[in-house]
Amino acid sequence: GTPEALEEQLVRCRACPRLVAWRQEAGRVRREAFREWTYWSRPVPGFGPPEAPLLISGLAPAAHGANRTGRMFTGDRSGEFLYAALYELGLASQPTALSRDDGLRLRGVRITSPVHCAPPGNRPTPAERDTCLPWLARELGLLPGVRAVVALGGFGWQAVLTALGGAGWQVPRPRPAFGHGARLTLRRAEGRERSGGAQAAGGAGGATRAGGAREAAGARDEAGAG
Ligand code: DU
Ligand code: SF4
Repeated sequence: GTPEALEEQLVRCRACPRLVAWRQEAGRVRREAFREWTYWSRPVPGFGPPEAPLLISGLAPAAHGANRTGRMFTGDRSGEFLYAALYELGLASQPTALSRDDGLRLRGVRITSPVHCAPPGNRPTPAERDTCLPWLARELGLLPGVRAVVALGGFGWQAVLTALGGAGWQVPRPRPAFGHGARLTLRRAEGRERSGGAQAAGGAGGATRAGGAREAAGARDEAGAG
């Protein structure tokens, strides 16, 4: 598959009845400031080039943010902060994110979230988390260049570790806890196919490059998460 094909499937997903209802309800009620909008009200796909070495994982779309605009972190308070920071780092073509056709381009970074539909109170249930996780796992499988993952919050941290564990990365037990600036480097399990690396970094901590992520044929294949 390709990221585009995956996106086509994702936006048709209706697996979580409560979230299907909520994403539509937000678009029916709307906020005063967004009266003129036709809300996206569907699953929000990952955004940014698939070959990016850096992946950012949030939590879920905001009901009147990404659920309205159809693009990750676009049109909400968190996004204002995030895109301004990415712009400062040279990873975004502009500091603001207003709509799907505002011209914003990302360089070297992709943004996704472990739950793709807006949940009430920004809190998905454990069942919704588990139901949506395969979409993240499939997305990760189509992003072979990922070397580092920045998790914006504990939910994203846990989800990414679960997905990476399922993809053959050795995730320590017990699971290291999320923390701002927390960092973790992962290794590939022996005997599993090597297809690239990934790192995760928590919250404001930022990511570093995983040195040996794709080192030739040696026994070392590393990815950092933190
Ligand atoms: O409490 P938490 O879900 O672990 O989130 C930690 C931190 O990240 C909090 O300051 C909110 C922020 N955050 C966010 O801005 N956007 C997201 O999608 C998830 C978390
Ligand atoms: Fe489908 Fe995920 Fe949305 Fe649930 S949250 S309906 S699994 S896309």
